[in-house]
Amino acid sequence: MRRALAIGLALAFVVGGNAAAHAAVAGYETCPAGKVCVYERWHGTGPRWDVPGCGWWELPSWIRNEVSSVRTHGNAMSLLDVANGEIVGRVRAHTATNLASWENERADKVHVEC
Ligand SMILES: [Ca+2]
Repeated sequence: MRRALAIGLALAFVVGGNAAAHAAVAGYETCPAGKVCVYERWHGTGPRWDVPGCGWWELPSWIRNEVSSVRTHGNAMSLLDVANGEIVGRVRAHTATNLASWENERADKVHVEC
């Protein structure tokens, strides 16, 4: 029991330390050159998904209806709310932005313009 607690505390420390290290470098600059990246939190933070390429992509379940900020390089992208069949937003090329309140956490699919 005591050993399990010690391991749990050690793990919490490692995870916490890792999160702190990420916070120091987190932000839109984490998006690889040439990619379109969507982030679960504001200001290019939180878990990130790199859209694999041009065209329509269904967001992985862990970030579906959770996207709050976007970074684009050379390609514009649109965000689709499948349930309402509605394009909820479009982000121009070479942009790093938080989504507007009416776009935030609504996208199920994205479309990268190429
Ligand atoms: Ca979010």
